[in-house]
Formats: sequence, structure tokens, C-alpha cells
Amino acid sequence: QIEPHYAMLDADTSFTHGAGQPLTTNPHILGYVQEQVALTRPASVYWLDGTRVERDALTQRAVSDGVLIPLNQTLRPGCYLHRSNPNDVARSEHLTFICSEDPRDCGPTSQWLHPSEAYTRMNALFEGSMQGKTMYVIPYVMGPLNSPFSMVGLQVTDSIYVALNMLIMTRAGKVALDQLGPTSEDFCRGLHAVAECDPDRRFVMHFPKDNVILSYGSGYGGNALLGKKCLALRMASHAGWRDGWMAEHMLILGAESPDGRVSHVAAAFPSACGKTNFAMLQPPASFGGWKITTVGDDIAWLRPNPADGRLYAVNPEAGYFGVAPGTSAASNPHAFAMVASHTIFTNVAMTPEGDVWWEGMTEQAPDQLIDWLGQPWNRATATTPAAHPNSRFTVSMWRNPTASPMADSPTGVPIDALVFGGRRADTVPLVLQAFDWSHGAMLGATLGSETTAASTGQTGILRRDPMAMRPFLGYHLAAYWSHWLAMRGRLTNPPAVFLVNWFRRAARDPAAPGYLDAARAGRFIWPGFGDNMRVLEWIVARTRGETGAAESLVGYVPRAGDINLAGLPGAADAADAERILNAASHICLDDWLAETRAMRAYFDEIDAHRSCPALGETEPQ
Ligand code: GTP
Ligand code: SPV
Ligand code: MN
Repeated sequence: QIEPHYAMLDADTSFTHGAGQPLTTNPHILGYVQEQVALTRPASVYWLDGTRVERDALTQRAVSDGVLIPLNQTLRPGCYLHRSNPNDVARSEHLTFICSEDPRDCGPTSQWLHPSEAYTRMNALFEGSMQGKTMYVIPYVMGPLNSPFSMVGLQVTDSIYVALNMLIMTRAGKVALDQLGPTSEDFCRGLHAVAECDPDRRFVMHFPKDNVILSYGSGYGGNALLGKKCLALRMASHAGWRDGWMAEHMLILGAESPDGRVSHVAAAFPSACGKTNFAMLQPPASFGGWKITTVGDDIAWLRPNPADGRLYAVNPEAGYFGVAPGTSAASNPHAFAMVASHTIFTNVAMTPEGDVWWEGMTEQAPDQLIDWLGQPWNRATATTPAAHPNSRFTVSMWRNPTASPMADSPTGVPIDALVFGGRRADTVPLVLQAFDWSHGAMLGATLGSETTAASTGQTGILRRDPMAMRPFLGYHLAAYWSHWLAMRGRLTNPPAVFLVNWFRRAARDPAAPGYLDAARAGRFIWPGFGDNMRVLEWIVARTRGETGAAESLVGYVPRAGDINLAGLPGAADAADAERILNAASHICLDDWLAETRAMRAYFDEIDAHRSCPALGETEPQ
């Protein structure tokens, strides 16, 4: 069943190569590019057409420019390594702004700047910034082609690395110009330059009213691939607020049970908390007959369908920009297979044979490596990781052996369950079902998670990350929550809502209920990865009304026997498997009292924010 997807990868050879010339007469597109040329003064302009011929030519150019390092083409055909500037390895949340006229239209999780000040500041940076360089013009579609969900964007950039990534991550080139048509001005305008890559001259600015994104000084992922977090979350969340739909930081998967019925689940976990892994999970052997397919691994656009009152989702992206460390043949076999060819790796380590390596790929590192900085790395003496903790792979979603054909469906998939999850060492049980939509929205709104390497700053700090959208909201958090609550009114058949935690740690105190034994104290209790299928099965069965649960004070929880534990890794025997489940699922009332107080304090903090709109003032104009 893999063949059609691979065939689609090559489908873009079917139209004529544009040789770097514009393939449109749309005056708004041509005018926008002319303005950016006048501002940044590049030596040449190259328009992407999206053909394979072009991708191969640009790849060769990137290699001769030293931007891409070819990997061993026998071991990793079509694979390249990119080393970013060491000062530019993650999203920069503190340099990211929403620029609205009224400060009350954004915050307190996002930073605000008045549009006129932002334009002045950014124009000064962009002025002449592409002198001597090539400007790449990238027309792209977010969402399936010819879908009512989709949006067209145009990104101009000075980075060939960004251009090559956008070719993978979006439906880019002539298809986007065709979708826009010869006269429409309904496209997101994005200007991007890595320029001198100086952290003191680095900003990512969003202008929701003007449909404009300006990004300067970074070539990294979410800062630079403007279709991803900038358009598909910040701009799109604002558009969804205006037009009655939602843009969420969610994976989308299809779960087919042995009887052939398919349920769809969308799940929001903060950055580097397991979306890609959950979206691609391979069920354990004891789940023969279950099949998981991936619609998306990072972003979902969700729309109520008036015809059946259900919530439908599309994945706006066409590729995965996935976390490399921790990805192995054991933890995520599909991802491991997917990155075997035609993948751009960023900031991973290189083996002497010219293959890639990262922490967690194998139990032990090879003796000698070239680390992500390009320096010799020796296992015996190394004090730093060989791959950067936020090193990534960029690969077409059609290379995923379990890609869902529905990923191209213009109507999207109907969602049966929404799941929230974070990295919590304690308190939050393995899985919990919300009593109803608003309880689910509250669990999402107060989602807590320990910070990760996906953003610059200290890692491992517990922070509230509402709906895993904290860094990605294009409007005010309070309005966003109101929008979530209001969405219930548009759904006669809403998805059930769940909270999960794969990251709970075993207690260190032998008297505590979460204690297992000395060897496991302080470690992750739950094996995670493919074994999350056990939780997913319960979630799916709950949405089908086919399994029971106990009602706790904080939500419905599975009882012993509700979750299939056969062959649970790390469990000595069936009794130990049950102890593991109990330790992972235990609800400690003292912890939840503290948690509830922290949730209350968080709501008070948001309430006290000076620009928080009053209730009733939260609908868009
Ligand atoms: P972004 O792309 O940043 O949005 O991240 P993501 O949410 O897609 O996270 P991803 O699936 O890439 O996982 C991030 C890290 O968490 C990797 O190092 C994984 O190995 C690890 N991880 C994922 N799932 C699990 C799990 O079930 N248990 C444990 N212990 N670790 C996990
Ligand atoms: C995330 O940080 O949530 C990512 C990676 O998916 S980035 O594209 O950098 O936003
Ligand atoms: Mn993400």
C-alpha cells in the first residue's frame, strides 16, 4: 500500500521546469516581490516551481555553497546534513511578536509591538540585506490542494536551506500560484532573511490584520520556515478566531481496529513532548490487527462541519520537521525507516562513514564522530552531546510508510477524540477522560509541561502551556479560551477530550503510591512510544462507548482490566505490569489539591493581565 505515496513524491515532474522565472501573471504576487527586491536589493531572484529537476539543482547549489554536506549516498541516498549557526538552534520565543493596533488583541503569552514600530524596525534591518545574494521566491499552499481549509503563502528568503526545507514541508511552487489564480490577493506575505544571523538582530513578527510575516536573523525551523508555526499556527489561529475554526499544535492520527473501523484522534503536546512519535506509533505485538496511520505530526486545522455537527481536521503541512534525538528503530521504527533516504538532517552528528548519528539512535555511540558543530567527538572523552538536543530531520510525509491517504483529503478527517499531554514528572496520571467539552478545555487551558530544547532557554522548568499553544497564539489567550468554549456550540457531536502523561516518574519514597523499587526510582514509569497504543486503544474504545471507566474527582480513569497490559516492556510479570499501571495512573489528592490551586493562580494571573479583554469583549470585530 506504500506504492501510491512514493509515486506521488515524483508527481511533480509532470509540468515544465520554470528555470527560476515567475510562473504567474498575478499582479499582487509580482508587485509584492518587486517591493521586497527594492527593499533588500538582491543580486538575483529565483522563483521556485516545485519540480524535482529544480530540487536537485538547488540541492547541488547548496552543496557547492557549503550549506549542505552530502551524506554517504549508499547508506543514506538523497540525504544531506546542514549545520546551523551555533547561535541559531531553536525557536526564539522571546524575539517573537504579534503586531496588532490594540495591545489587547494579543498576550499575555505572546509579546506585543505596535505595527508601525515593528515595520520601522524591520524595514531598517531588511534594507539592503540581500545585496550580493540570491532571493528565493517560494509560493506555497498550507493544507491539501483545492481544499476549503487551505491557505496560500508567499515567502521570499535569502536562504537556500530554507527554500529546500519549504519544498519538503509545504506544497510549494507552481501548484500554489495555480491555486491562487491570476487575480487574487488572498495570500500571506512573508519576508525572511537569515542575513548576518546575529541573535541581537533577530525578530519574528506577525501582522495578522495585514496577513504579513517578517522574520529576520534566524534560519532555524519555526523561526524561518514561515508556513509552519508563523502561518499555520499564529496567523491561522487568528483567522480561525475570526472565521469560526481552530488552528492547533496537534498531530492527527487514524486508528483502525481489527474489525476495520477507523477513528481519528488529534493530540496537542508541547514542543518535543511526543507528537511525531504518537502520530507514527507502531502497536506492540499483542495488538495484532490494529493499524495506526498518520495524517499529521505537528499542526491541525479543525473546522466544525454543519452537515454532521462533527469537527473535521486537516494537516496543513506536507512534511515532518522532526526531533532526531531519541528516534531509533525501537522507539519509532516508521520514522527511522522514513529518514533512510531523501532527508535533510540539521545539527545531527556524522559518523566516519558519512552516516548520521544522534543520542538515542543506538544504545552506545560509535567511538568517533563529527559532532553537530563539525568538531571531532570521542565517546570516551566527550562531555557534550554529539547531536544538538533539538537536532531535526526534514522529510516528506509521503515517505512515512504508514502515511494516511487521508492526509491529502480536501475535506479532512472527522475527529473522535482530542488529547492533551505534557511532560509531568508527577501529579498527572497516564490518562484521564474529561467529563465534557468545557472540562476538557479547562484541562487543556491549564496544561503544564517541563520546558524542552525546542525553544531557547532553560529546560526542565514546569510552565503552563495552554493547549500546547503558548508560543504559537496569534491573538489574546483569554479570547482563545473563549473561542474554545464557544466552539462547543457549533458541534452537535463533539469529540471526547482526554489528558495523557507519558513522562511520570516513579516515586523515590518507598512509602509513596508511585514507588516501584530502588532500581526504578526517579525513572519514567511508563515505557511510552509504541506502548502508548495501550492508552490509545482505551481512548478509542471510550469514544465508541465500548469500555468502562471509574469516575474520579478529576475525570474518568481506566480501571484495572480496562487497559491491555499483555507483554508490557519492563514488567517482570503480570502483577508487576499492574503495579506499573497503578503507579502511572495513581491520582494523589494532595497533589491535585496543589495542582488545582496552581490552575486557579494561573487563571488569576491571566485575568490580572493589563490588556486582558473583559468577558463579552472577546469576539473578533
Ligand atoms: P516538536 O516537533 O518539537 O513539536 O516535538 P514533538 O511533540 O513532535 O515530539 P517528538 O515526538 O519528536 O518527541 C520528542 C522527544 O520526546 C524525543 O526525544 C522522543 O524520543 C521523546 N518521546 C516521545 N514519545 C515518548 C514517550 O512516549 N515516552 C518517552 N519517555 N519519551 C518520548
Ligand atoms: C516545535 O518547536 O514545536 C517544532 C519545531 O515543531 S519548530 O519548527 O522549530 O517550531
Ligand atoms: Mn511542534
